[in-house]
This record gives sequence, structure tokens and C-alpha cells, in this order.
Amino acid sequence: MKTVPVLFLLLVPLLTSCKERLTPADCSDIHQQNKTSFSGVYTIYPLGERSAVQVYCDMDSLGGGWTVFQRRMDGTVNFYRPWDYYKFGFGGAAGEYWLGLDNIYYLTNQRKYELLVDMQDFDEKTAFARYSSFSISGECDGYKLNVYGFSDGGAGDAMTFFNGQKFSTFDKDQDSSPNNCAKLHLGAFWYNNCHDANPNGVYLWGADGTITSVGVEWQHWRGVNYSLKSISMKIRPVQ
Ligand SMILES: [Ca+2]
Repeated sequence: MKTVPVLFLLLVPLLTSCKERLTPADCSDIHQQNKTSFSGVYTIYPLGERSAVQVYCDMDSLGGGWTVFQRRMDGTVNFYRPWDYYKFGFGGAAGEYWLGLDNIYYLTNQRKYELLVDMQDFDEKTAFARYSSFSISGECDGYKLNVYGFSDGGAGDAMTFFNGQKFSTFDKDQDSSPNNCAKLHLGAFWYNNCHDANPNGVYLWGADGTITSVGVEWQHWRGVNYSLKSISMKIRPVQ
């Protein structure tokens, strides 16, 4: 009686030995396996089969297959957090979240990636900015940003300003300002001196000039005193 389940258990490794299918490194692998996949939450494995992490996959924008590493949409998650949260990630893939600098590093150092930043204001207008190359270095090098190859989807270029910068949080100032940009702008980013965009700023529901440039902003589109309704940053291997 008991031999049947035991036999089945012994067979399981054989039945599930197709690792490529089981451990997609990113959303583009999932998209490759099934071109009709919907946008939504999936499990990816940035560093092999023991590195499972949930992400939101954008299967709609510009052909789909995008792995979202940053997403704001309703103000439900506090993004004013210290270093370790940005290193390991926080929030939930079904809503607002940050994937984590370690995961972004693992991904962008295994393949060559492009970056897409999608955004929407409270008038339901949309715009995007696209970069043909995006990667970051490891923690020992401050997760330094390497981004170039801008093409405009109406939003203008805010990322080139951050190229070459290390990542900063309020408790780890690695910016190029004599001040602490993360504390000044209530966010965390590859701050320079200080920012042209503040995607991890405070969710402020539209125009608000009470405190300048602390909102979820993209300066070249809606300016520094307009906090966007949604913004998401996502990567895809260059074909
Ligand atoms: Ca500083």
C-alpha cells in the first residue's frame, strides 16, 4: 500500500528536471516560454533555483517581458526606509514594492538589460522614458548606476543625471551633495546633487508645493511639485 507514494516521490525529481522551465531568471524568460502570458505576479530566480523572488511582470508595454523592480501606484507602501530595506527589497509584488538592489545587481550582471520607466499623472495622461542600457554594480561599489541610451516616450530624460552615482538612503549618504539628499527629498535613489526624478519619494496625490521636491516626481514631465499617480521602473534583456 505504501510503495505507491514512495515511488511517486522518487519520480518527482525526474518529472521536474527541466530547470529552464522551472527557474526563469526574469520576466522575459516567462514571456519567451508563453508569449500570451498576462501581466501579473510571477516567481523568478535571479540567482538560480534557491533564489526565488516574486515580481510583477509587465507583459504589455512595448512587447512585454519586463521585470518590474520599482512600482508606485496608490501610496499604500512607505518608501522612506533605511539601507537594508533597499538592499533586500520591500513591499509586495501585487502592489507597491522595491525588488532590492541585490536582485537588481544579480540580474543586470548576468545579461545586458534595457530600462523602461512608465508613468501616469492624475489626469490619466501617460509618458515613458527608455534607456538602451541599464546595470548597477555590487554593494561594495555602492550599487553604482550605469545607464545610457535615452529615447523619449514623452517624459524627457531624468535618469542620465544619475549615471555613475552610488545609491543613497537617509542612513547611507553616498550622493554628490554636501547635504543628505535622501533626508532632504524623503526618498532613496542614485542621488546626485540631488535629483531630476524622485521615484521613491513621498506619495502626495498630485500637485503639492508645500515642501518642494519630496514627492514621486519626474522633473522633465510634470515638474518637481507634482507627485505622480503611478510610476514603474522595469528591465528587459536586450535582444
Ligand atoms: Ca551628501
